[in-house]
Amino acid sequence: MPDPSHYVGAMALPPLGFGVATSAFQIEGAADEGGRGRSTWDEFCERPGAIVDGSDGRTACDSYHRVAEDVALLEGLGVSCYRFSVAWPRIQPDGRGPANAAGLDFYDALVDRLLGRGIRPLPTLFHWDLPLDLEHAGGWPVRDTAFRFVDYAGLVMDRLGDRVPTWATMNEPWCTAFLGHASGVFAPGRREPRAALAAAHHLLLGHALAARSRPGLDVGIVLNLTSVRQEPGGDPGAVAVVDALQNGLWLGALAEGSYPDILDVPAVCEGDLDTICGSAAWLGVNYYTPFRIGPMTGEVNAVGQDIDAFPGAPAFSFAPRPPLTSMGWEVDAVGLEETLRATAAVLPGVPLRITENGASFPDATRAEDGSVDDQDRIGYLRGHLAAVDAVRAEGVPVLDYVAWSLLDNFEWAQGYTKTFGLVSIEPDTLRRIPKASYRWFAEQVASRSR
Ligand code: IFM
Repeated sequence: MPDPSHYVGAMALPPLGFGVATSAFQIEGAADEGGRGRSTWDEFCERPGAIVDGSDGRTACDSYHRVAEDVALLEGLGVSCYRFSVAWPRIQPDGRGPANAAGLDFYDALVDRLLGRGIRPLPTLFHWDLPLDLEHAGGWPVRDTAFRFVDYAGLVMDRLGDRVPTWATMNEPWCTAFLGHASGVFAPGRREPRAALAAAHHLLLGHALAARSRPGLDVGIVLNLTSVRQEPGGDPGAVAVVDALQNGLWLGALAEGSYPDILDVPAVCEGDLDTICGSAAWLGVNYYTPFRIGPMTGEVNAVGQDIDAFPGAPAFSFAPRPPLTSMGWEVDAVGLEETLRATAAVLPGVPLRITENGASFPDATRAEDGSVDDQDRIGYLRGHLAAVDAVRAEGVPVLDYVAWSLLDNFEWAQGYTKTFGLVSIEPDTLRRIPKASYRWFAEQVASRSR
């Protein structure tokens, strides 16, 4: 275990903040309103077979029109923060040029509504919805996209930065880079492993340049990090490559200004790694499951755990152990502890936030009032929250615990077939129905502030 004195020294941690998260494409809908342009995900959803239920984000949870209702749900939870994302195609429909006023106005009003209820906004600037015109110009594998991101981020931070001090640039850039460009199961659906590595570098560069462009703000990045374990028969070489792509690439660049030797990252220009190194004022950790690397079987056991997303790894398979969520993801809170300790040791003194943690379950059991009695989700959240408490007690500086998600929503290539929400959405009416986990979460928040 890393020496806790590496984390923060003797700094006393403030009480843990609580929040819930969503993202624009997954909840907003209103695809053709407010001057919004098209994104890579709008186009990807139109490809036959790309989304398992053939659905899209055109209506989603209709949150664009139901801000008051959704913020009332946040108030009911008693959370201190709300993590949402800004849709780049609402701000710059073509990905470049001046801001679309209606787009900025929408998020401005959301921020004021949150602040008026004592809820701290925690916006993410890029949660995967790249303006389609930028994809047509080459997308993230092209260096210019990083500069386009910096311009866009500046427009949003300049409008809201007087009220919003803390920002995340990118959400889970691993997904955009490798699910988007190596396995192709996410937008833009490319299968070009070298381009995936170039995309990873440009996502980090865009983050760093945007963060450094507004030194008065508290700008971090959100990564999906995890603990990578070798199972019997698993190839240690595969463990090393998976760990490097999932964790080391991002943390190495941010903490040390270098990429793991095992990776050959193209497109790196002189000075880029100096720009990236030290550019995260805080780090968001999204954690769902550990990775177990077993011998090659040819099977894909779990959503997103596809060996094609790990270019260069010797043959392997993912070997999750039960209990599994409906994504096929192993439930294991120890992996969260390991991930947080390891991350804090690599980035000493950098505050951490759990920016996503949660689970999709079938939600088959209804209580008498019609709400889902999701004891499995409660168990998942309880176990992972205990893991956060445990590492905080050691001095790992975790500031917030943000659950994924406020609402059941558009789960990317899984469409609406997977449900992570504390609140379910009635399919025809889009009525919000809090689950048992919503009430449990509210009680956690309340009991800790008593
Ligand atoms: O729904 C996603 C979210 O957009 C990013 N992190 C993982 C979640 C569950 O798959």
